[in-house]
Amino acid sequence: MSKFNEISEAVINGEEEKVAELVQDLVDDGEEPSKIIKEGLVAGMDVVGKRFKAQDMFVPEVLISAESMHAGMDIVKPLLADDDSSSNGTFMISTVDGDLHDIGKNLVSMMVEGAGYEVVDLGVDKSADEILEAVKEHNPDVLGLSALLTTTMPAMGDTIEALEEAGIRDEVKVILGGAPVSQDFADEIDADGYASDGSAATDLVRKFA
Ligand code: B1M
Repeated sequence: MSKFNEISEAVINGEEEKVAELVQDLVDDGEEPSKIIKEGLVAGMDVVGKRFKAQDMFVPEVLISAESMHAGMDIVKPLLADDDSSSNGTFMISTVDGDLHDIGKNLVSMMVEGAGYEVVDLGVDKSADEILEAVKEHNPDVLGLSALLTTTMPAMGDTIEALEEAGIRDEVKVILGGAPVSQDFADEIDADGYASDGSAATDLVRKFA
């Protein structure tokens, strides 16, 4: 089994220390951080997602897997940030009102940061008003909204409306992402873009910032 597969297995099994150890080994071997994330950590979480859906895994196990994934992320994140891309602007990201899923959001955040942008991560479950206030304060070039629940997707539209009502919609590009979100939905609520994953989000930030 390759080291990448071993990392995926350890994420699935929730073996936090083993994930950290294996990730550190690959880093020491000079593997690219983005490859470790994609082929090891994210690949493991993908399986976790599928098993959760099939009810082969339950919430506590999923959380332990997520923690294990974070243990690996903690090691590769500083290396992504060391990437020598020039700093071109500010990216703000949040999950929307009612949404606590932060694994994908954190991944996007890390990848954009790794591409040399300043990232203001608001965390999870932020209302349209909270995001509006943060946009006013930090004046980001791009605002990224993440939603993993069909029930929280409308909050993306509410956030865009809040920016419009405050008269600052034209000052920030808004991009969307998250498993239930699509380009059609982004078009429907007048977002500026949709990204299916961290690297697509990074491309959009490069385009807009
Ligand atoms: Co939740 N959950 N969850 N969950 N959970 C899903 C999303 C679900 C699909 C599972 C299922 O039923 N099959 C389902 C949603 C169904 C729906 O709305 N259609 C669901 C549900 C129902 C719930 C609860 C309501 C369960 C309950 O309590 N009854 C509850 C809601 C909590 C809340 O938010 N208010 C809940 C809770 C939880 C946990 C807390 C247990 C945990 C979250 C832990 C955490 O995030 N800290 C959790 C998890 C882990 C999942 C699954 C299993 C995995 C999500 C994940 O992290 N995937 C998920 C099932 C699944 O996805 N198959 C599920 C890995 C991650 C890397 O992918 O987040 O998609 P993802 O991010 C990707 C892309 O989407 C994209 O890039 C990332 C990298 O590729 N992306 C962006 C994401 N944001 C982006 C932003 C961008 C661009 C790209 O630009 C701004």
